[in-house]
Amino acid sequence: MRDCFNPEVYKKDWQYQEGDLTVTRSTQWSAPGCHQGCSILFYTDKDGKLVKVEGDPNSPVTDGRLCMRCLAMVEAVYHPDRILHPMKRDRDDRGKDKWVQITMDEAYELCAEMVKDTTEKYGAKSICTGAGTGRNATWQSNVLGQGAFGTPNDNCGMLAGNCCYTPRMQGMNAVLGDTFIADCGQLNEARFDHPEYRRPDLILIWGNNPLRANADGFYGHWIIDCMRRGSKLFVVDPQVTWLAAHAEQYIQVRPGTDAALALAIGHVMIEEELYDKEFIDLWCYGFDEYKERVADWTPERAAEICWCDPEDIYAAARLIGTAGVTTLQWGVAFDQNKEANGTAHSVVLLQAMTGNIDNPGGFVGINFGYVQSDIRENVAKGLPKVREGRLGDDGNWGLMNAKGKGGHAIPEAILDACETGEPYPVKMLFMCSTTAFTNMAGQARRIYNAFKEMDHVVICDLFMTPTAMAIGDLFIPMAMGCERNGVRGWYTPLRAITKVTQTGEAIGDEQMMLELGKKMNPDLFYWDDVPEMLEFCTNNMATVPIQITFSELREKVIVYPEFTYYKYKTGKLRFDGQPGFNTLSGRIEFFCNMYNNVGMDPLPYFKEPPESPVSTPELFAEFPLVMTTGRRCWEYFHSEHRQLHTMREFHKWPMFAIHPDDAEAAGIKEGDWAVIENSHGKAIEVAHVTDTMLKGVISAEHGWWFPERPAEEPSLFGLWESNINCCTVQGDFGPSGYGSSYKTQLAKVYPAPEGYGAEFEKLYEAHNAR
Ligand SMILES: Nc1nc2c(c(=O)[nH]1)N[C@H]1C(S)=C(S)[C@@H](COP(=O)(O)OP(=O)(O)OC[C@H]3O[C@@H](n4cnc5c(=O)[nH]c(N)nc54)[C@H](O)[C@@H]3O)O[C@H]1N2
Ligand SMILES: Nc1nc2c(c(=O)[nH]1)N[C@H]1C(S)=C(S)[C@@H](COP(=O)(O)OP(=O)(O)OC[C@H]3O[C@@H](n4cnc5c(=O)[nH]c(N)nc54)[C@H](O)[C@@H]3O)O[C@H]1N2
Ligand SMILES: [Mo]
Repeated sequence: MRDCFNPEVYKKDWQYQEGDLTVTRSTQWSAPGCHQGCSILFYTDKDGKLVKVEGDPNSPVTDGRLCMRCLAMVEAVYHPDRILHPMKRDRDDRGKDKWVQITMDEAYELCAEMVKDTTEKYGAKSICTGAGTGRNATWQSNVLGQGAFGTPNDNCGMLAGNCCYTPRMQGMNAVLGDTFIADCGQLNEARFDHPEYRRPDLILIWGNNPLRANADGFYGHWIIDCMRRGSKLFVVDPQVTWLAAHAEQYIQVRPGTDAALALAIGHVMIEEELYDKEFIDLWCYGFDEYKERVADWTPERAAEICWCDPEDIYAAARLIGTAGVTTLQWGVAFDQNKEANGTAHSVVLLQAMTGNIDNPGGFVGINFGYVQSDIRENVAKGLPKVREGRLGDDGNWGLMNAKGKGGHAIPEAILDACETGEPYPVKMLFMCSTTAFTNMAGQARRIYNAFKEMDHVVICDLFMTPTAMAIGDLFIPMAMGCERNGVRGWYTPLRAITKVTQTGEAIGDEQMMLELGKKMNPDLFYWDDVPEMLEFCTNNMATVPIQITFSELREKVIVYPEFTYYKYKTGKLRFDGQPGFNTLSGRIEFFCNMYNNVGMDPLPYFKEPPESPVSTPELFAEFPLVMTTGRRCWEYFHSEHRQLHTMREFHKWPMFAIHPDDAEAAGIKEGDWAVIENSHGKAIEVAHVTDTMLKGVISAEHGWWFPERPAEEPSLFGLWESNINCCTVQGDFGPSGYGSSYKTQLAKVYPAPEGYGAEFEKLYEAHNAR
């Protein structure tokens, strides 16, 4: 039985009255941003104003649970800092708070003029659209780029080496032929009561903190649901997380060494015959080569690299090899490692070793994971193909990106075009839901310098961000989750997003796309309104076997497509309908043919990060700490939520975690402001001295800026004080073209100048007293 579900008590109607308030069952996705789509009850008063929100107890997805960011939604929606009307600014006034309010029509007109000007001078390819991570805004700017601006150049906000899930997904496609995810009972409405389902015996939580992150459509508390039913955990992380503290076994590793650990676990599983021979014989390819590869990966060798105990590696192999049903819940630490593909390959094979693939409670193929791209594809169906000349298609940006196999323009190629004007200049940016140099990209100053040179910059956001203040010429105000209609589709199930209120002129991304698209290319953007467009999309899903109108979906709120296990046995994974996997050999590839064909190492491997105690000992002598960055926290989604007093009350300043011995050596105490410095730059954060952190490693937060500090240049809301991406690199991708070193830098720390921070406290207090 699910935990809170009680249809007797809780209403199932999509909308009902509770006293004077109207309650609407919906899904919160963005804005403000998140990767999840939690079930939410929006309470609106008779004037249509949002007065409170609650988790929806009648939801099989989240069972009434809701995080602090959602619970503070009213504060976000009516925050005085929100931008509620379109604004423009002269290019010469960039960096100054000299915005002028305009109408939405004027905004669209101005955007169209910018596109025209850029196209006439340089060609449409010189326009680049950018979208941020997994919010309800990942595809709209891409469609506009293709259908209204005529450019092939869209990308994910300049993320170095596309280091977010893409490397893991491409890795899974190469090795398993599809995307696979942990099965924690989320795939059927009946959840744990489904007759075929059984919970995993062991969940590998690797380089991921699902409780905080809820990343990529995976709701972290599904792990808790499984734990309550007896699942044990195996956790790999340089810092003790809540889940690590509750694990059967936990291995604390030096960042960037996960592949060595996995190869040694594989070594022991083979030595001790702790693998599923039948599954490997029937369904896998290249096991002998793999055996050879791991032959000299002894736990003793790996332990030295990973900074852990060899005995723990033996124990891990035995645990994984004998647990029964195991699954893998992994995280962005794989992608933010230069050797992202080799690392992903080494860990994903542990699932194949035990045959825990596409079985109940195992690691399951989810070929309808991309409803979101399905919607995009539907909207984009009639659009002209504008692929030619896309930046990065020249094949110079990694072997898997060669000849433009990647899904988007390559961030590094865009940056290069900005800096060199080759093969053509980039002159206009349309940035929707991303703040490149505050948060997304490595080497923040470099991106800032490149983007300052643009002729035109359009920003679609909710608040005035440092990026918008620095370079924006036109600002389009975007809607919060409760102010827009939409469809939540990123993995199962399909969920409705229902508009319950309107604030100012804020507009949802779908609506902005439709209206601006219509203005520029009315034949292609022909739907009358967003519900009509969504109706078309939900009725024409290629990957989800669901046909449903948007209004039906809104009333049902949540709809589960059919899901089956063991698809590799029934031919449901392969494009030709044959049993097996959708890889080149038709099997799971220990020896990966796709990697081999493009000139990559076909077998899983470990290589030291570009900067490390081993690969750059001189640098290490000067910067004696390994630094991982960007550990997620409860209060913030990337650079968002810094305006919200509730979040700041819990987490006022940027923090980095450091082991007590390292703090003492650096002369730093708990709560001190300290400078984090490396060969790329510096950032100042508050020290959290904790023995949860592996000695020799620090973990620094990303995305920090301060809405209470001066807006204009040179401050840009304190952008350059605590921006950890001043200490990261753009272009550190591995042989595949994917991966970055966001989580594997070197650094040193030392106390900030005496009195640092006092003035910032005052600014913060004054801002809050408004
Ligand atoms: N609240 C909140 N949620 C978010 C986000 C957010 O900003 N805030 N961001 C979203 C996005 S875009 C993403 S990609 C996901 C990411 O979600 P996660 O994958 O959970 O990402 P992180 O918190 O960066 O890292 C997870 C864990 O990896 C550990 N770690 C760091 N380096 C290494 C390493 O080299 N090896 C191993 N094994 N572990 C390492 C960290 O200590 C941390 O506990 O979260 C999403 N969800
Ligand atoms: N050092 C370091 N850097 C990192 C990471 C790390 O771990 N370490 N993680 C990286 C990862 S994995 C990722 S994915 C990126 C994420 O980077 P981004 O996705 O670029 O995140 P933000 O910088 O917060 O920019 C998002 C902006 O979109 C706005 N927004 C929110 N919701 C909506 C919406 O619905 N529509 C529109 N139009 N706007 C909206 C927000 O107000 C915010 O200003 O950061 C990367 N940066
Ligand atoms: Mo991400």
